[in-house]
Amino acid sequence: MSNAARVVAPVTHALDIHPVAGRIGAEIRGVQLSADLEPAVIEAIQAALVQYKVVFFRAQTHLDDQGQEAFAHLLGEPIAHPTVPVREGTRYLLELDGGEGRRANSWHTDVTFVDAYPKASILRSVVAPASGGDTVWANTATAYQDLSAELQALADQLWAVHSNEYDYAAAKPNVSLEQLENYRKIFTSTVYETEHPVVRVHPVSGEKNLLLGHFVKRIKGYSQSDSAHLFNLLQSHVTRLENTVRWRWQAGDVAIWDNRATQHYAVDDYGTQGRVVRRVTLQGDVPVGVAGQHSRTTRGA
Ligand SMILES: O=C(O)CCC(=O)C(=O)O
Ligand SMILES: [Fe+2]
Repeated sequence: MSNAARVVAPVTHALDIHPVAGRIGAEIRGVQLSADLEPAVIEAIQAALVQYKVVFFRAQTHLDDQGQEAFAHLLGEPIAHPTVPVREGTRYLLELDGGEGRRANSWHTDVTFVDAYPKASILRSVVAPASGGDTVWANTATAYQDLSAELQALADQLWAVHSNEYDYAAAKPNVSLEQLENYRKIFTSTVYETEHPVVRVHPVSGEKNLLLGHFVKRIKGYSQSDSAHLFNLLQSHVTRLENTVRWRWQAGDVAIWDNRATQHYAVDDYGTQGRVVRRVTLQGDVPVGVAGQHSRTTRGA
């Protein structure tokens, strides 16, 4: 290696990375997540996150709420959910307790009803069911790449209206009507609407990603019927099994996903077993479409 090459070589830290599915997801071994991690390790985790889109860390049982929040600061700027109150004693933590009906079993990207929605989410399993309760992530970049050139050209031009006023009752047999109504009231205490390009250019990788999920209300400029057809056509490519990875949780596991390049779905197949996860999200930037146009919030900001 020449001296010149040595000077520009980045400081790197080799992580022990084990891809899980073929197109998304990797387990990172040998790292204990904490606020004390070296910058080189954080850089390597950030790079793995962009490459694999969701990374998993087993057995992080040393982490408590404060430890999770402190670690999150190393990856970005933690932000609280815009409408759901944070867990008591924390600054940013959102708790999802299946026993309280918090079961996120529909495909979504987190908080897309605002313009600068989170760039990443850090989710820790606190109570894991003995069976079931897996989470599935989908790769929205390979979903776009799979489209024909004609469909890519169509998607490139579409805009979608995202809102937190969406269909709460869809497919929630394990949640009572009272729990649903209660959650809907909190979740929509401020109603937001944001217009996003259906194809978002990733600010780090430059990849094109389909930006859809359950907060989409309609495709701009189309009737409800045409919107539904267009949405289903494109969304069905996101959730093709080839684009997904499924994680079998153990208490203490941590998953971090690139919220700019994924959707996820928490499988509600664990009945009355306990399941509790806690999440910290990191501030994102305003999406940019293929022609350089930015997303805009039109209500609630
Ligand atoms: O419960 C899960 O596994 C995921 C819940 C969810 O959608 C989230 O934390 O953003
Ligand atoms: Fe989510």
